[in-house]
Amino acid sequence: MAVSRFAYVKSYELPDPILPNVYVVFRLDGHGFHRFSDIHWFAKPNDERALELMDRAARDVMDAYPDIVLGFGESDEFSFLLRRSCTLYSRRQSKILSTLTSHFTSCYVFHWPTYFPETPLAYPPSFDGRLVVYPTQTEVRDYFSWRQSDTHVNNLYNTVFWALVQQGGMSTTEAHEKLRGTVSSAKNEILFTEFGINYNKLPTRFRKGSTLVREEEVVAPLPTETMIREPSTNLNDDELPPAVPEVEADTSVQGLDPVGQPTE
Ligand code: DGT
Ligand code: MG
Ligand code: MG
Ligand code: MG
Ligand code: MG
Repeated sequence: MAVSRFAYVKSYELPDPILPNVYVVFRLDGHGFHRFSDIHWFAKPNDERALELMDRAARDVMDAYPDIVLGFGESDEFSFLLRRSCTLYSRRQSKILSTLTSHFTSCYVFHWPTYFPETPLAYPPSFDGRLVVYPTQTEVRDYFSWRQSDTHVNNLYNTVFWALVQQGGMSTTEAHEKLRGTVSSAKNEILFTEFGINYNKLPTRFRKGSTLVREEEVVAPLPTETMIREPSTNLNDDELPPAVPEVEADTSVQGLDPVGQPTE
């Protein structure tokens, strides 16, 4: 078949492969969700429906992409870990990033009416996405610790802040002023003594985010290694399991114990 004289433009489309044999983390984040959450009357500081909708979209993405072995979500963001041996779309960066971001976004919109039956979408939400590669499990573990520390720090601050405003009658400026420079223990103390709130009794989803783990199919012999280990374990790369085992596309939401010390 003759090639059109225009076909040369195809040669401008450069390959963009991800390095082989590295872990890939995909993170997406709601675009302008400060405004989106206001317009759709999200409860402050945490809207359970909104968080459950994020989890639902994430679960759908994991069902559609078996190469994702772990998901972690908080606020308007979700992170996903792709197995190191992943060959999805020949590891083309733009294809993976655009397809996963798009798939999550459509799932979010698709399931919106289930979680917000009384609140029609005022405009189409969108998400931005990025891919980051990490060479070893140390960085992967620290990445998820980082996101979970962020969840804790933000949630503690937001919980006290909105208690001061909603129950304490402060203006937002006054609440910011009162909390300026306070450490975790002081925030916990304000919550307990002024509002009778025991921070540790708040829902796990709010305090620790949502973790979706692809469960391994139980086949003999039982796997003895897990993908993400305790931070105290000193990992030697040579000892790591070669790749995350192939598993059923079956995900479950669970709380993840804090794996990093929050910093303030
Ligand atoms: P961006 O990501 O640069 O486009 O900007 P935003 O506005 O999405 O900001 P970001 O991602 O740093 O912060 C997330 C915003 O979403 C933040 O303003 C609070 C809001 N948000 C997320 N989850 C909830 C929730 O459960 N309840 C409420 N009221 N707001 C939430
Ligand atoms: Mg963003
Ligand atoms: Mg955002
Ligand atoms: Mg965000
Ligand atoms: Mg096409």
